[in-house]
Amino acid sequence: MNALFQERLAQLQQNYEALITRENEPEKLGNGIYKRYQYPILTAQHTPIFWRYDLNPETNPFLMERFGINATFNSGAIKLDDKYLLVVRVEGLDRKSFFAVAESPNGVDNFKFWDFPITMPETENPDGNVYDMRVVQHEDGWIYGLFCTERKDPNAKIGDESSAVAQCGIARTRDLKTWERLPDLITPSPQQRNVVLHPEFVNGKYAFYTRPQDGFIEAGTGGGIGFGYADSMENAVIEKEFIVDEKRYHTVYEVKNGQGPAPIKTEKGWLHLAHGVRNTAAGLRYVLYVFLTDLKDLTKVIHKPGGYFIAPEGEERVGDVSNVAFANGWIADEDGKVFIYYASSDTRMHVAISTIEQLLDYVINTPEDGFRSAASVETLTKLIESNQAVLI
Ligand code: M1P
Repeated sequence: MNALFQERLAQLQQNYEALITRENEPEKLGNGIYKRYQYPILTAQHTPIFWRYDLNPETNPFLMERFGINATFNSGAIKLDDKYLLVVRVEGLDRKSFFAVAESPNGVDNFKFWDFPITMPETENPDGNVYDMRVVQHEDGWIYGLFCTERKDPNAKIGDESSAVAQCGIARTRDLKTWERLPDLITPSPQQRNVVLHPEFVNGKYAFYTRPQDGFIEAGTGGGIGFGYADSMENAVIEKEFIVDEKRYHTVYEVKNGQGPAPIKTEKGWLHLAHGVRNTAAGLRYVLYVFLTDLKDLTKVIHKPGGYFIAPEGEERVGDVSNVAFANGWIADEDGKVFIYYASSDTRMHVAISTIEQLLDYVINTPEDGFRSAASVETLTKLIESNQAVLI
């Protein structure tokens, strides 16, 4: 082994160990709703050295990266055997995403990737790119992974190398190691992204949150977060989609929105985390928002705070696609703690911690969007007046 190789390897190993064992601290004060943690929980540098480098000095005397990783983001999340597991969207330098599991003993630090990425079987129509898995422990006993499968648009004009079709891929597993691929979801919409399986049967059927969209990027006439039923997962077909949560003019979800992870069941309703997209002069801005649906009628939104719940802050604002907060995983612990896993700017993963009690307080008692400046002033004036009464 040459000296350069040896020296580089020792340094890489030291940096990697220091990174993945670093303790993560919650912010001191926070906003009373959740506490962000200080450090990202996963970055490209958290991927194992033996993924990125050929460690044979004969074939790689300079110890060069042979399989560079660009980003680790948009993770599904599940707790199994007391371990916090993220099914991470890992993106290589070649722009292809794949899934890999990272495991932590406490949900906030010491995340370590399993040795091998997930080998996801393909359907007869191979995937161009796969990403953003929502992992759901369904009451039928299976763990399902619903994700976006993207393929080149077969109707793209000659020379058009960017038009694509997004659909919902479905796979199931018992252990996150071995996956059985099922046929892609069929819906009335020409494209689908951000599809999420509801964890319980509804009237004996599988229920899905969908995001109908006209094009690969634009939601267009697809009015918001949809909802639909399918009889089976082996051949999942949704015949009709209902819009549950609409996109709306001059809100943080005016351009499009999408369900985040599967909702959490609480005594007051189903708690949802979603992303909303608005337009700015600097491009699209993605933020997270929260809403509550009725326990019996899952299509009925019963509480919805105005504005965003989490927006990218500080360094989170910058990355491959800047100004993006995106979440497709959270874990509710038995003690009521909720681990909110969110990605910033399509680059890295973070965690914020809250509780069911705090999230319900937030979703029920935060003022709704009044959709006009005057309504915002009215809401604020009422708060100031009631605070004056308290302070006197
Ligand atoms: O780049 C921001 C996000 O864009 C897409 O989300 P949506 O379909 O709502 O526009 C997804 O590609 C997502 O992965 C990405 O984070």
